[in-house]
Amino acid sequence: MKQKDSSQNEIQEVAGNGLLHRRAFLRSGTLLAGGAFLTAKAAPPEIDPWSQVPGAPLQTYGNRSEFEADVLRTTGSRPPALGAGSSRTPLSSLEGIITPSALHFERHHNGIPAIDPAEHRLLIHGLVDRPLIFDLEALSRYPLVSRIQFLECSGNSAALNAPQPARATAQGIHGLVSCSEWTGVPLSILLDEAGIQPEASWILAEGADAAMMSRSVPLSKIMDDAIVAIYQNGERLRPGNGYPMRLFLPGWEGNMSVKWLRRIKVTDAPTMTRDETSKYSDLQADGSSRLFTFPMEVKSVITSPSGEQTMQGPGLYQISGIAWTGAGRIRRVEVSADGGNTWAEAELSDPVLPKALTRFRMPWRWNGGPAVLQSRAIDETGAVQPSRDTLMNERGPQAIYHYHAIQSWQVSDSGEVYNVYA
Ligand SMILES: Nc1nc2c(c(=O)[nH]1)N[C@H]1C(S)=C(S)[C@@H](COP(=O)(O)O)O[C@H]1N2
Ligand SMILES: [Mo]
Repeated sequence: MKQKDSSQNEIQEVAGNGLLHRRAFLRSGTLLAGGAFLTAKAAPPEIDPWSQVPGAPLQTYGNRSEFEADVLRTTGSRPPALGAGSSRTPLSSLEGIITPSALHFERHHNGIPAIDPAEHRLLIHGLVDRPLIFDLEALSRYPLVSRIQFLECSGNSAALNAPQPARATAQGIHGLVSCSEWTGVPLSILLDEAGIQPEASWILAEGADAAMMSRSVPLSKIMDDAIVAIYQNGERLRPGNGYPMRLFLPGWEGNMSVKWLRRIKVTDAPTMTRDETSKYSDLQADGSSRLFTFPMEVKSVITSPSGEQTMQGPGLYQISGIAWTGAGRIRRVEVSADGGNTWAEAELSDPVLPKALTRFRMPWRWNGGPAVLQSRAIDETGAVQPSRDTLMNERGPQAIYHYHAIQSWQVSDSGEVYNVYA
């Protein structure tokens, strides 16, 4: 390939095994594409069939292209409760930071309730001066806020606690994280209207599903940035994501964002519900349990190339991935192609928003030999995503929730990509 000297500089190698400077995206896009364009001779020779007939009629609710029909969530249920289980977002098929609503991950403890919004009520009571009841219409009249934020199940990536690395995709391992624009009413406004009594320090949030998911939340978080969400990516919530209203707690473990919200009780202590004592607590090496591990920690994963994909041969590649932290903004993401021996800074794609997925990209020249791709996120508090060894040593082998260590993707010399512990 012929290159000008200036371009040559822009794609200098910045870390081992072919990682190139992120500036290469700005100056040398055509070099990076590596001749991916079709040559002029291959231009469409004739008028294509779809250009020769009138197109499909108008639709009142859009569908995606039939050629994208295999981009799907994977579902796994947990008998005996029909409808309980989770569905995972196809991370390696998506780009940017917004998860299409139809592909947002879901986690249900007893299926999706069929709620008629005209009949649904939200009660606010407990340590308040005036108990209040809202229906969807009443809520919709309060001042709305919209924020692009991630939601992650604290059980996400738990497969990587296993002693042997499973052969699995990014979706299979990390697909319990998604990011939407959530629109709703700040819960602080509703509580101010109800009048919070001085002893109040926690709330209990309860869902209207048959699991009646119930979690305690410190009042400080509620007054800080909690909303009762009623829209997701511009339209009403999907039934599986809490229609017609859900609690949304930015940056905190997904379980606490109680869907199908029917009751907020203001209390002076955590309620110690089934869902926060028998589950969503963290067994320690000494046999004791840690309660209330609320914020999701700094994390990232390369989504392309990623597990169970096959490389298309040696050449220039665009590594792409997502990073996020419950602490605020992602400050930096570093990428390694040699299993962590050397690292280089990835490009963060705008927008970089607090408590949202952040897209990072990194140019890489794969020489066709073995490589181990990793990403390491650093957030605005300076917290650094740990290696798997560090995390496992810290927590012991019995831990389940809040796995957030660096993901390693092995690239074999035949171009297979798979999950390894490096
Ligand atoms: N009422 C209710 N709320 C719930 C759940 C539930 O089963 N019932 N699941 C929780 C869990 S474990 C997670 S991770 C998130 C998932 O939200 P999503 O399905 O919109 O992705 O909702 C939480 N809120
Ligand atoms: Mo969850």
